[in-house]
Amino acid sequence: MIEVHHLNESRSRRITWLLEELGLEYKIVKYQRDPKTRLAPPALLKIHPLGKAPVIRDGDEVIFESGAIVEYLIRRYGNGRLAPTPDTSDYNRYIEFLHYAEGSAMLPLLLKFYTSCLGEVAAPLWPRIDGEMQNHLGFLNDQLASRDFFVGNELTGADIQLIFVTQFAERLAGEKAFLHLTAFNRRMAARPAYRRAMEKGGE
Ligand SMILES: N[C@@H](CCC(=O)N[C@@H](CS)C(=O)NCC(=O)O)C(=O)O
Repeated sequence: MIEVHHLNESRSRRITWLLEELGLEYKIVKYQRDPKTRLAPPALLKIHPLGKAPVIRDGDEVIFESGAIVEYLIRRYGNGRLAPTPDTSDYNRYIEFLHYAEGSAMLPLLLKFYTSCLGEVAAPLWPRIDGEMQNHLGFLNDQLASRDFFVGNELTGADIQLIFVTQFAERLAGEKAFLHLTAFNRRMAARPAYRRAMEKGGE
């Protein structure tokens, strides 16, 4: 059975949600962040030397990095679900968003989050960080102006990969800043598979 090494309040939710959408059986191995430092416990180092979540074990394969896990699970178990047909324009959009979520969109959000903890000393950085946040979140928001999903007309791995970005964006910028992203967060959270994943793994 697939094992999901799951840290509370983390990107691991992408993987439990995906597994629920695919209707696969899985076992959650839970880890709790240190309440002060928010770091993962050393026990997570036993499954992968980076000590980050998510990580999955599927038979002899141990896979880290959420985008790679999403791609692996859909390729191996999707049977045509949750990804567009290869060699189509939609497939190219899908690959773009799978990489974009962690490769570009998360950086300004993480910078905002960490520099906010520093207070005024980080103030000189804020205009650049805020500009990049506006750039990336404005782009994502525009993508959803006339569609329910980031690619095509149904759920794909791109939506699952982007949920951590759109939820983090709402937390940092507020629910009124990017209305299409907020609506996306609500629609995805209402899906039965998402709800089951949160019940089993926690937010
Ligand atoms: N780009 C990686 C990021 C992995 C990552 O940083 N995970 C965070 C949780 S969201 C973590 O494990 N943090 C705990 C720590 O750094 O100790 C992915 O998408 O899987």
